[in-house]
Amino acid sequence: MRSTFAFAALFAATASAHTILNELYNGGTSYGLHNCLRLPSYDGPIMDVTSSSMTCNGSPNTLDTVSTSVCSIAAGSQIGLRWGHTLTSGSNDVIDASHKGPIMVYMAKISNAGTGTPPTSGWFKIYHAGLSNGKWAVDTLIANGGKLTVTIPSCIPAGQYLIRGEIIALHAASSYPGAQLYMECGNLNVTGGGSKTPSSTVSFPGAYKSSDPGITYNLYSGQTSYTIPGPAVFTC
Ligand SMILES: *[C@@H]1O[C@H](CO)[C@@H](O)[C@H](O)[C@H]1NC(C)=O
Ligand SMILES: [Cu+2]
Repeated sequence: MRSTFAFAALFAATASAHTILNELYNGGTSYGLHNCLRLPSYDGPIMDVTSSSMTCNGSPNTLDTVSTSVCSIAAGSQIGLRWGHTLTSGSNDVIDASHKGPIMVYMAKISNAGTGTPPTSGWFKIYHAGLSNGKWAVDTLIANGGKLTVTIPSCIPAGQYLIRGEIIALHAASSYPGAQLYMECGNLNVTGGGSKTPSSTVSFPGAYKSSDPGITYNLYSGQTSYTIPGPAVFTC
């Protein structure tokens, strides 16, 4: 009885403790809550890695908090991404601590970042973090109030891009489908830059497979390593 109740309580807590990428920053300065972001109304995960919602979220969620603004950022400068449990959560409610896993950030070229349909191909990875010295990327994110800072590659051509921030929660990932994937896209106008076209681009859906060791993974078997899904991080 007791353990059944405990399990039910745990399940209820984890089922409702998802996350959304709510805010972008130019260095330390916010572009404004929800500004330049294509956001779902509900914070639930995508669990089918072959779904078209792998690109920039969507069904079974509804994208109805969609900003058509485009935020400018200089190539080579730092962009902040802040996640929160719901659309209005602050730094003390990022994501449930059970949701351990990696964080990845990708970009893809688009001709109109404000209103263009997200491209399925051409995504290059600009950042990833998984498990390091027993600490998950999500643990560090929670400690930092939901904020992650990454560098826009200095060598990419100026122009419009989508940025795709992604967290994978592994608390139920020991069999597939089980991993909870949370991704949202933001609209960017990169200024300055160079002329290096990123190599090793991938498609969403397509980049991840159910059999990837980073998608089907037992969080509770004392593992000390984790293989982050997707390509290597692009460097200039
Ligand atoms: C992007 O930045 C360039 C350079 O400042 C500017 O000319 C262009 O209008 C901007 N485009 C958008 C969509 O903001
Ligand atoms: Cu969740």
